[in-house]
Amino acid sequence: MTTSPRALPAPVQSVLDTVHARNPHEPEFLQAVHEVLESIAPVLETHPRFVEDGILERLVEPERQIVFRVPWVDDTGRLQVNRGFRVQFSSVLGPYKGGLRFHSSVNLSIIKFLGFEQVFKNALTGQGIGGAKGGSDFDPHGRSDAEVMRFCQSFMNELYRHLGEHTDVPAGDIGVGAREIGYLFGQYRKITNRHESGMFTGKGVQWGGAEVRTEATGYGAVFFVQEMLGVQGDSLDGKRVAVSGSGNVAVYAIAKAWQMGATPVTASDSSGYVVDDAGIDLEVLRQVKEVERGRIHDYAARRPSARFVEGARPWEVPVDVAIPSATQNELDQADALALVGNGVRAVAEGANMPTTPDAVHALQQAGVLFGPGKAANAGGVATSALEMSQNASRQRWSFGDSEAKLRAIMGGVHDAAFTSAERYGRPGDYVVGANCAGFERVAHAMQAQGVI
Ligand code: NDP
Ligand code: 2IT
Repeated sequence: MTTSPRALPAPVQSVLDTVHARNPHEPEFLQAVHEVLESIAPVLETHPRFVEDGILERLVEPERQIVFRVPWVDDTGRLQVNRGFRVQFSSVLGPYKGGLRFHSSVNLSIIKFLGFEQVFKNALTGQGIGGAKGGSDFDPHGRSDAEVMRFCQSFMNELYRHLGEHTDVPAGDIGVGAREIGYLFGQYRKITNRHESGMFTGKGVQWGGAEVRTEATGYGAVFFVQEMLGVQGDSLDGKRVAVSGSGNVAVYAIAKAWQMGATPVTASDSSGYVVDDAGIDLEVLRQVKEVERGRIHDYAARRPSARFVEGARPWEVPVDVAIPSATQNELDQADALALVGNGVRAVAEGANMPTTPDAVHALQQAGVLFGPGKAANAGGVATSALEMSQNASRQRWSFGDSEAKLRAIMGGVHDAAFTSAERYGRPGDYVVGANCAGFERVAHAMQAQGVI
């Protein structure tokens, strides 16, 4: 179960060369494309028509890219100008679907990598949703609610014309949570004079949001770990778990890990990490991060059993399971080797592409179960699709029913990746399995719908 580099078939290499020539300054996008194209060779051997029909050439080029100015006025009366993005990658399986990220690092490369990943992730869920991503280099940290509202309104003043329940349906991502979604949805409603519930997911449960959407990505990642361990006759019960991040995904990964009998011992943010040998106290974590919008060292200050390690990442802590849930490329080869040295059994990506390619290789070489984000964090967008269903039929499903659906979906995602890896001769390689299964669904639909 390794991803050893091997020579690519000539037509795939030619597409990759074109992608490099066309997007020379987009390292994250190139990284994401490499990972997919390197692993789908077995599908192309089985279906040579995918190559002849130019599926690859079209897949690597977004259907539409929107880049726009977002002017707004801060609390001191100063004009601020940010850049807004929406990359509508593929609508072959359904309306464009994917989150919005507000973070100072956001640029076209990052939005394109996320949009590209989203196409295959969404296909893997088996739901009728296409792939997109958007966002801005606006950083909500330290901004007042009024500033965040004015920014969101200005952002939507442009983006609204590209959205709609049958066209493009955003949701949250880094820096976009319940507060931002409320302001964005409100401005869309104001401009269009339509209460179009299904045009945004992750809404408040009082006004059209689905139960379990908030919890879904973190819960889903833990369900995915349980599925991987289950195949080996093992479970999460009694395991020590390292989680990075302390946002939406991390908090609910920690919550579900506790519920499954494991002990989550770390959380982090961009300043460093905390390790708590008594296990992360969820109430203290949520008070610090969600209520006070504070920093992760504030957690350690309130817990005698915890310590804060500044400027480092949690992968040096001995654990059985790791769930990176902060951002891209946050677990590199040295981190992977440290995890392996400490006997890690499974790593599942709660974040999008948090593990560098050489780190994935090191983990798989060592026989560690590795769940790529396209599969492991698909619970968020899958539950977004459940929200769209409820909005379309004006129904509300209970928390229990919705969580049972999420669990079944994650089982299906796991099985699709697992059986695809076996079918294509790479048993146990969830990277190949997820990419091949997602790609096949998208490619068949593109073939059926002609050259558009
Ligand atoms: P949040 O904004 O809620 O939390 C992000 C967390 O990651 C914060 O703790 C943040 O710390 C940390 N972080 C962000 N950027 C960096 C960085 N450059 N270096 C170190 N730490 C960083 O976002 P989410 O929890 O929603 O998203 C986390 C990851 O999960 C992202 O990769 C996202 O794409 C992915 N994801 C999210 C889904 C969702 O439903 N929300 C669905 C699927 C994937 P700080 O406050 O210091 O910035
Ligand atoms: O990366 C992701 O899958 C998300 N941020 C969630 C997307 C969604 O539309 O729910």
